[in-house]
Amino acid sequence: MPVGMTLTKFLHEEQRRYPSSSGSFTALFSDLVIAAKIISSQVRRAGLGGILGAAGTQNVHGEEVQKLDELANDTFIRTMEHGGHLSAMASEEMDDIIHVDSKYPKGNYVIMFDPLDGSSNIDVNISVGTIFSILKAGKGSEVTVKDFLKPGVEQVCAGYILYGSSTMLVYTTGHGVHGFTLDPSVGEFFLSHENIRIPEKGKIFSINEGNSRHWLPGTSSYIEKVKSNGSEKTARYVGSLVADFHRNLLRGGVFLYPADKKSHKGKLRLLYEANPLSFIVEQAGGAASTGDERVLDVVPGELHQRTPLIIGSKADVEEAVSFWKTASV
Ligand code: AHM
Ligand code: MG
Repeated sequence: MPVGMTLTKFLHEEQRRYPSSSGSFTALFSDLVIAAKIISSQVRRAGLGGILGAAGTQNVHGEEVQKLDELANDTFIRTMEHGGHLSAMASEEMDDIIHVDSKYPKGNYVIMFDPLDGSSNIDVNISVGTIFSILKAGKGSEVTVKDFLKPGVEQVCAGYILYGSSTMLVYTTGHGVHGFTLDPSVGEFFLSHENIRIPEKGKIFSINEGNSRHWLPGTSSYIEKVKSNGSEKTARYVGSLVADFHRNLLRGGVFLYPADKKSHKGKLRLLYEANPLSFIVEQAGGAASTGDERVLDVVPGELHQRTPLIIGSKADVEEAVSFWKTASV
């Protein structure tokens, strides 16, 4: 059997394209890959180890924390903190930024992550994932929350690990989007989806229609349009953003979690969810909008800021946004 392109090899080849590179990013990413493998193995055994169910606490967003959320969060931090490549981290599950322990050296990057996106799906064996976003740390000696409050255009890397029918890692550093599938028999990710391009237009629309009673006019008229006679669109909605996004990235289509009368800023988080996926979708030829502006241009005001999100195939996002703009005024 020919030896495939492993993620490790791919990262080293990428690094060689930049002869002046210190190798720090590659080393940071290698730690991240280890975290991904550990979390994947925890997720794969979830029904066996007494780790299903609620942890009995609420997170910063007032949502019930699942035991596996906690485990994934802890694994991510423990695996990433010691390498000397990060100066701080921020997790969707934690109120404040996480400073790297003083016993470890500090590095040039900060990372933001959603340790287990789609946590309401954990106990029912539906795909979940880890989403991450990496920025260069500021120049000052002390890292503060300001180092994280950068618009998405400043991300140097973004990606996700999807624990689906197989475990996949998809990422971009601004040079296209690449997908790797974990071969559990060797414990290594292999390149399976090189240079992913999202179709210009797709057949799928993904939205929680249970919220339709709260929708603003733009959302209602767009969804009416995609369901009307002559439309070729069909609905798909898992309820794990990372899974809904991945399907639409490969198949084409649009995912919407808009602002509505109940959630004035939408539900999803700008820094941990919307920004990394928007970076990926743009790199794959798609688009992402809040309804008012390009997601990647939003200047965050706070760590756990929510944002409306319309993301996917370029033509579909543009069409949805046009409804939003004309009908919601
Ligand atoms: P989580 O990060 O706590 O799992 O919450 C985010 C999830 C997304 O994965 C998903 O798109 C959305 O919430 C689903 O929300 P809803 O149940 O309101 O449709
Ligand atoms: Mg999430």
